[in-house]
Amino acid sequence: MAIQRTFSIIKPDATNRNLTGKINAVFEDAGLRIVAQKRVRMTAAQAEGFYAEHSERPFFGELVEFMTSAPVVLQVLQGENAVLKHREVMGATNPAEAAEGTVRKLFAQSIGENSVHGSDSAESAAREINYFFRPEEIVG
Ligand code: DAT
Ligand code: MG
Repeated sequence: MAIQRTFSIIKPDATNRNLTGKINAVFEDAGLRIVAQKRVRMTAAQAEGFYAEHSERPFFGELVEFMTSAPVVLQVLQGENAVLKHREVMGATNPAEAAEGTVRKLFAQSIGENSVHGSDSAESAAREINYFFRPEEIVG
């Protein structure tokens, strides 16, 4: 597997608790390099567009409300097999099911307020990176 990029978000529950550095340390210790990073307050339109695939799910309104409730940190992570590696260190969506040592096991509060987002495939990663970053903002 070659060097790959994935898209990451440190979510409002984590920025509220000042956990950006601790979460970044988990990523970096796993061999992921932060090649772009910016802190933003997402608009409702941005959150709705980003999570469009979930628009029919019962938790969609709650998800958009949560993602716009406080700043988030948008990131591009780079490394060997980055998409899968990042999903592994994030842990399961529901923190009650997340493995020891994963970000969600360490920090997440609930299935909704679960501290981090990560792309689920190389195709999603390309789309999600492009949704929030211009090419010149990514410095590998
Ligand atoms: P993941 O973030 O692990 O890729 P997902 O794509 O299935 O999970 O869902 C996107 C986000 O939506 C998830 O991180 C938190 C929220 N979510 C998912 N299932 C939920 C549920 N049953 N109740 C509340 N929020 C949920
Ligand atoms: Mg997902």
